[in-house]
Amino acid sequence: QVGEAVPASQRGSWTSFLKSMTSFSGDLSSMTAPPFILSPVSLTEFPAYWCERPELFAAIADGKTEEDRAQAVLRWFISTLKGQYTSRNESMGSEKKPLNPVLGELFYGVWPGSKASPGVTTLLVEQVSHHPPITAYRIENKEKGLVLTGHSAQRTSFSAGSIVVRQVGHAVLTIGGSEEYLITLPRLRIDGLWYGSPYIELCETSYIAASTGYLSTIEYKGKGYFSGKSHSFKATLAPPSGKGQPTAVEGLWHVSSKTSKGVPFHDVTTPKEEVTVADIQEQEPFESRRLWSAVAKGIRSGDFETASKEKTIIENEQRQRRRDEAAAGTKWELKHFKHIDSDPVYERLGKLFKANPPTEDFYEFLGNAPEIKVPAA
Ligand code: CLR
Repeated sequence: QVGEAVPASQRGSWTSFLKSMTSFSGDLSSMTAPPFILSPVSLTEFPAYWCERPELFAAIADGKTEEDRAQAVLRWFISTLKGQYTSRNESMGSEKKPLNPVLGELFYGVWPGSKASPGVTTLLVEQVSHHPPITAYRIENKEKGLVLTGHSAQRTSFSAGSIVVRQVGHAVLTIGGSEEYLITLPRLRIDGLWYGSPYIELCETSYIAASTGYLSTIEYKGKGYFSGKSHSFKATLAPPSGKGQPTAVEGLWHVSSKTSKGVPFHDVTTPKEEVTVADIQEQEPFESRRLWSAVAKGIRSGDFETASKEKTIIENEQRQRRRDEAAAGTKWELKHFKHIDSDPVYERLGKLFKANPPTEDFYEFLGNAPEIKVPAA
């Protein structure tokens, strides 16, 4: 039945939301959705999913050989998928519609490090475009010489009752400032819409191409394919020619996997570590949790009238800023990133898997990270 999981009073608005979606293409984030499907979390928080297992991130730097490091990158990448794509279902019961960030919205955080995950890892996120929404981020573990820089945008379409999301953007991981890994992102399908309990399935293929010549090809399948189970994947880590044999990995990305020799490869059944963020009172006005605090409070407490009023205040303030800029002939200045039309790393390493498109833009970090207070253990 339509909207089984939808509160009775919102079924009508859920059906019209679904209907309007079928004839919609472009920027889903700007569509008005019924309250039950709203999340109190802004998309600027999502890059934190890259590092919720900081020990696996740190371990990348410990690989002794090029192959060890390429394998550690693949293990860390696969281990982020559960958080990236299933965590809203776990924390809120289904996939939800995140808050649509404003231009210039910021999110700063830190993983303080421990014996198991050496080094402090910092997270810096900036919303670099509002329309279409584009989020740029940088994650660094200085002690280990690791930096991940990337940006994330989405193109959505509707097909056979599901939302299909093509991810636009890519990430680049550098080890010791020289070894580079280009990371592309999988396509997603949002299923379960009809019932009002959306969830994500990953599809098609994504890649991790290393400057050392190693290439990981990751294939995603849902129910009824490789293993018959949802969230299945197969990955192949191929060395550059003449440097040994490929490694094959297979499993469920939200649980665990093994190599074709039966060696355990990744396991995400253990607890993850959420990012630590400053108290709201200490945040700057444009930091995500401070900016959205009144809206988030409304959503969390079921007071959607207040949530929507507070959201309108933020949106009107944004419109006024854009009008003032237009009148003054000025442009909003990004704080931490500079837009680059084509990323040389993407162009170079993308050749390893014939990247399509052959070039992509990039947001280069300006080197001005704020001082992040590491909380006392
Ligand atoms: C953002 C980048 C992250 C991975 C990720 C996970 C979930 C995706 C999100 C990205 C983009 C926005 C997204 C979301 C799931 C639902 C939401 C596609 C790719 C859309 C805008 C909301 C759809 C509304 C229905 C749930 C009703 O690394």
